[in-house]
Amino acid sequence: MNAPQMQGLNLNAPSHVKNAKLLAWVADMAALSKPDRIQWCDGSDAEYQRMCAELVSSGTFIKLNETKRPNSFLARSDPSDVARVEDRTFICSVKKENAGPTNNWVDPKDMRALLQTGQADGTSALFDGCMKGRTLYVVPFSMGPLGSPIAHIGVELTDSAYAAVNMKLMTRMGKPVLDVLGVDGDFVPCMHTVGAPLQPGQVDVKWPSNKTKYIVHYPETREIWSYGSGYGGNALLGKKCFALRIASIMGQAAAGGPKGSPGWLAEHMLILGVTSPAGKKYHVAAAFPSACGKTNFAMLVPPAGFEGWKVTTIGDDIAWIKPGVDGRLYAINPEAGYFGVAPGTNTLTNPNCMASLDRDVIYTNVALTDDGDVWWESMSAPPAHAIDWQGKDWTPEIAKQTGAKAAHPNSRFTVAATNNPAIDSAWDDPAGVPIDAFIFGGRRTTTVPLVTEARNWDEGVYMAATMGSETTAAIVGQEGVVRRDPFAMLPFTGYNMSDYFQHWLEMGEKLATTGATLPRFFTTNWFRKGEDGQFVWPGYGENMRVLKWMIDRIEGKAQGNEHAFGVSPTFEEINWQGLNFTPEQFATVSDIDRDAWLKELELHAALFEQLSYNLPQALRDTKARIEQRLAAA
Ligand code: SAT
Ligand code: MN
Repeated sequence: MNAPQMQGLNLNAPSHVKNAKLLAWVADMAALSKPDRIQWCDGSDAEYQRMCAELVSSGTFIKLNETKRPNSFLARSDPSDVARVEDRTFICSVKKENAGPTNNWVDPKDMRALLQTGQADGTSALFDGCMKGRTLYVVPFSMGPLGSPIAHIGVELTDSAYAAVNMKLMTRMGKPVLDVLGVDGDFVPCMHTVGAPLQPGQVDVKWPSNKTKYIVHYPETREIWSYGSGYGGNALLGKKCFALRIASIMGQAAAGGPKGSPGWLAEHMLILGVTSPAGKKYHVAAAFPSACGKTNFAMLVPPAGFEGWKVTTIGDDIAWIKPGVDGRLYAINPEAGYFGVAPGTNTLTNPNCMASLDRDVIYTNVALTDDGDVWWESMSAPPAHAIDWQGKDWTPEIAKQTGAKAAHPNSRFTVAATNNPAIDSAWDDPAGVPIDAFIFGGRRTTTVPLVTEARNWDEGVYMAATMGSETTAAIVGQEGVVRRDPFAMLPFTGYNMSDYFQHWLEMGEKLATTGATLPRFFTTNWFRKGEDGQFVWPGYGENMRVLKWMIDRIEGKAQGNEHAFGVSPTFEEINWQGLNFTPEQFATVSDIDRDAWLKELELHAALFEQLSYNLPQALRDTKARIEQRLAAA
């Protein structure tokens, strides 16, 4: 045994673990959190099966009907722990202005006292003894293909077996990661606890959590500390905490100022491949806020009228994007699985997703049917009876009377990417795929047209920076309020938002000097409503029609209609074969109302006011040009 021995607690490190920083850190964290035992996850299938079986015995998992959903499980969370908690998420940079006005900030000294070291008045730290009675799981993971120059390693320490098995599906996890880490490789330390220590003899609950929650990031030291929640992005720390907040910081820090290296980008984007009948392939990265259809778009099945077209998935949520030696931008999916919203997913909206969910899935907060299968709203015809996400009886009659949902609106599936029948052959390629276009899509029932192309990089950055969206159930709080969500990154940019805009602008400038073809920028809005309050655009597979127009633009085949803030398609430029969509309906989704846009620009002004510290002049200039064009219109 070469591992350090803790007082009374064996570190239990396998003999192949040689990384000094890792061994020392695990010892420190164990001394702080005081678990009963430590388990190093090897990431094997046997380990996964064993841990899932343990979760079944402890009642956290319900095993689903083996004939209907082989090797699949259902977890029900505590009703108070169902989504990311943005108001409990902190960027603890040394200087407040580096977190910026869009992030919650606490001085790292104060946060460390609160979480880790204890406070001056003697109050003990939240993490002190937080794992008593529990197992500390050591979960080494790679974000990105193992050993890829774009990939990075993290290690999550967690007292949640649920989080550990989810990490197995969501990342490349286990022993192979430790092999890449070697003796002196570096990693992002991710410390997680549900914050529910057990007293001797105390019976555990099925979903331990704490009403106090902290999701904390230290930018300078690149650490993540998460307390009190077992759900999604609060607990699977490779996802939003590392692959977006910390990685966005790393990508900007890698840039060497106006004249140096361009650095890289960590973005809240799906990545898809689209191949024409002639075999020409393009790659698109698209940013939409949480629960606005990224998974559906990433797995799109081309509709009637698009015979011979193929859409393939590289990723459904996060993209890491770096310039290649040829000056083009290459993207990888740092994740290895999908943590997608269940409600609304069905064989019409996302047949590839439904096929992915046949087996080997962890479901969280969906309903359980009487035959041991799962159900969620709009999956299929409602069952006569089910057990809802809170473990209560549910019938269509009860739903009608009380409004009770069988599945929580933010209920999720966790599934390995390899289950997806539309997976792209290059999804695991360490080199990534070259990006031809960026799409930024908000959820807006008014104002924003179906699709617009920016005339240049700066205008594209402006569009993305001023994006607005109506909020969804993916975050705790009010649903359906329009908020500015720059780049769909509002809750995920780990540093000052204005500096983030500047990073994007400089990326464009630097790439332009290489002479390489730059990606085009588009904004979309699938969510315009008519006077009857119904969505007008059919969405889902029909979004292929918009994607095809973008490709026509790239190929110089569509002239479009130029207006105040970009270029949008004419009715005739869209392929309508196989869909009955009238010019009047098209006008409803693409019309630009001058008064609405004057109001919209006031909201952009308010955003710029909020972000005035370091706001790039290029964005103010772009806004002024749009205003001039609108005034002239
Ligand atoms: O809970 S997650 O942050 O992983 C999902 C989301 O909000 O997109
Ligand atoms: Mn997301």
